[in-house]
Amino acid sequence: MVRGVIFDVDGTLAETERDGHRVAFNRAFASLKLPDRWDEQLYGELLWVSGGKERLRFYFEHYRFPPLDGDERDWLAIELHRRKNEFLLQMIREGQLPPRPGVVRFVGAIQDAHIPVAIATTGSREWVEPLLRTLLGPERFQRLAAIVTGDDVQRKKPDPEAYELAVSRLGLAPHEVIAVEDSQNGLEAAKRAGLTCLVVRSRYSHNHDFQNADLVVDEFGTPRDPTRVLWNPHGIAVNGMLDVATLRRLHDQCSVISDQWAVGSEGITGH
Ligand code: XBP
Ligand code: MG
Repeated sequence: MVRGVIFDVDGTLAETERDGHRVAFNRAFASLKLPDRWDEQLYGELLWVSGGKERLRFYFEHYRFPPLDGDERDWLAIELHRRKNEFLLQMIREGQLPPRPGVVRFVGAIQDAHIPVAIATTGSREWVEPLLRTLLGPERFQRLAAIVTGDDVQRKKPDPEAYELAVSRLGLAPHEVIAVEDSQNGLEAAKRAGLTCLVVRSRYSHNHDFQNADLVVDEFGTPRDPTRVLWNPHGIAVNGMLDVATLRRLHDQCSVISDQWAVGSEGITGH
């Protein structure tokens, strides 16, 4: 039985990267009178580096000409990141980052079925919590069972630490939990933590490798725009919109497969 669902934030709950973080990073560059600007394509490449500060350091070292290194790079990364988060918070307060279509309905249905919902993101707590409150509304936000952010872990995705921590805060075992992700780094993190993973592809993840996912769809689905299935290795029935029944079918099917693996390996090893 599925006993918990853990959602990623950026790209999954809202299209925060292209229209949120990227725009806020560019405002931060401008506020320090720096000439650097990140267009949509460059930002897509930089997204392979998780974490805003880490992304800035990587950019200064590998993309910028002349490159920056040492103390100047570290100081700028910290200051630009602080400013980026301020600009992002302003955008959140102004309602410029709406939820993805159908996601609030989906989260609400899971909570109403008394299945705990948690968060595992590599973003910073200072903007993650206000964004979650805005996207889900205060009541559903209060009902989140755990919120793990980039501030809580040593290593960001694709490392599994954020998922491992969220699973342990839920008091569950990995095989009881489904992760909902939008990116290849996120999928890898969830899989390395031993979770079943549903991917809802986002704007920046069209070219990502999702072969290890248990189900890949394009959207959560609304009555007007039903979900399209993109990769379905377990042959799960998806009826127009993702719902609790979809998660139960997905989890049941993945449990059957892991039981078969267990039986298979017992047969091989003789234990
Ligand atoms: C999201 C990220 C984050 C944000 C920025 O990855 O990589 O770093 O881009 O957040 P995921 P901060 O969706 O896999 O969690 O600037 O607060 O680090
Ligand atoms: Mg994401």
